[in-house]
Amino acid sequence: MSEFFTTVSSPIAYEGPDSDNPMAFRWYDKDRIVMGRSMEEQLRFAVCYWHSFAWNGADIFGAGTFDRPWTDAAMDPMDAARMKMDAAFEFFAKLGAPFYSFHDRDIAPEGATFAESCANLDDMVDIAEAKMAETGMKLLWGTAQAFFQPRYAAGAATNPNPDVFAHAAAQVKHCLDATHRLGGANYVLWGGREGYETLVNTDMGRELDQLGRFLNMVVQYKHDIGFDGTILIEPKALEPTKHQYDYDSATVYGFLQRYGLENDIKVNIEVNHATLAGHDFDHEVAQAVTNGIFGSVDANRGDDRLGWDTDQFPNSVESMSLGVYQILKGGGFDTGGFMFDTKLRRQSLARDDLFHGHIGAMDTLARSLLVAAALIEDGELDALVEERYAGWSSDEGQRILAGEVGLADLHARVLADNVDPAPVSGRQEMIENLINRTIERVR
Ligand code: XUL
Ligand code: CO
Repeated sequence: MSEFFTTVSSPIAYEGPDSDNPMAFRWYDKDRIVMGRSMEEQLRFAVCYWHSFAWNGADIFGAGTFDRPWTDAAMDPMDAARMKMDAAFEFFAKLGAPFYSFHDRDIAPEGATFAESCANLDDMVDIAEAKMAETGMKLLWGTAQAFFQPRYAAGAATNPNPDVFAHAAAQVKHCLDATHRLGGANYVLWGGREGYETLVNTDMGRELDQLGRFLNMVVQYKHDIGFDGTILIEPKALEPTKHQYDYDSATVYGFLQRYGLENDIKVNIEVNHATLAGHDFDHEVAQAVTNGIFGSVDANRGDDRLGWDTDQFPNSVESMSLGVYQILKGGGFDTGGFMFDTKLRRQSLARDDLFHGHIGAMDTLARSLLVAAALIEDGELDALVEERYAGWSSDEGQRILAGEVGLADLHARVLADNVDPAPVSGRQEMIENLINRTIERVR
């Protein structure tokens, strides 16, 4: 097996915030304890297989730019898959993120028949299993790629043709088996084409029922095989279809409730998808935590001005701290983690650019974790919010929430006492300054 990332010889080490070494961590000190858990356990970093290894840098305007020998179409597809897996595990081991994630088709090529596709995947899972044992790498999640192949152009579970539904179901079954075999902590369903372009050819009610049925089958099968990982839906507002059924966390929660799935499926929130839905990342986390469906995070970000999924490495401590704060307030990750569904820019074609992207992202999140933990441990922010809602602890507040009073009771009281509350300051700027001071202060 030949070495692929030859400019990086040893695992990336933690050197502290004063280090100028671009190939060292400045904030990610994996054994440092933050709020009762090591950074490694709090952050549960994962590298994605697809953008990092399966993609050659092509975009809709231009050819691949990356130096990824296994993407050469002249290679035998299984030889290419093995070469790609060697490079991927070399990278994982050198970077030091504990988890990785894959689509079935990232690790094994589709065959001429479904049986051949299954056999290809099984062969590659054998190799992955051995490499995981050798390196100590763990699988954060597996997922079936049910959106690339032309058969899925009109959706997988939401396709007008039940044979396509059946094909997707068969593919998910096989990929769930593979994920289970590799000890995956979660199984993800991103509904790449579960949506529509136009209503003139679409029966929306039918498609939603199909998707509800599909997901119930996934949950049933998970129990049948004893997979104890979490099933996650990854919301996305648009792209590739104009209207996606899993728009955002709130939409997914409503959908899960409608189909009786709210206790069995959680969400994998992607930072860039939050942006596409017109939300901030911390909003999406808070919405999921509030509804009890927070699961995991794809930490890649969008661009302020480009309205598509640019999948950039996170690099803003300020914005990520607010999201990590909501995650910690919700109790932190259980089976989930921070997955880098990140793409290098197309011009970042040196082999070690993949290290720079991940090192920066891991440091950004490690520092964000310190900021979020400091905000919680200081208690000042909590106290301000607590004070803002203090009125609800009164007898009156509690009776309203308990359903003991109605509109007429409140009308009578406001009339009798001439209730005329004075507005109070929301203290937004003061709080924003508090957050900035915390960012400056953590070490
Ligand atoms: C697409 C996306 C996917 C999922 C896995 O926007 O985020 O890569 O994370 O299918
Ligand atoms: Co994603």
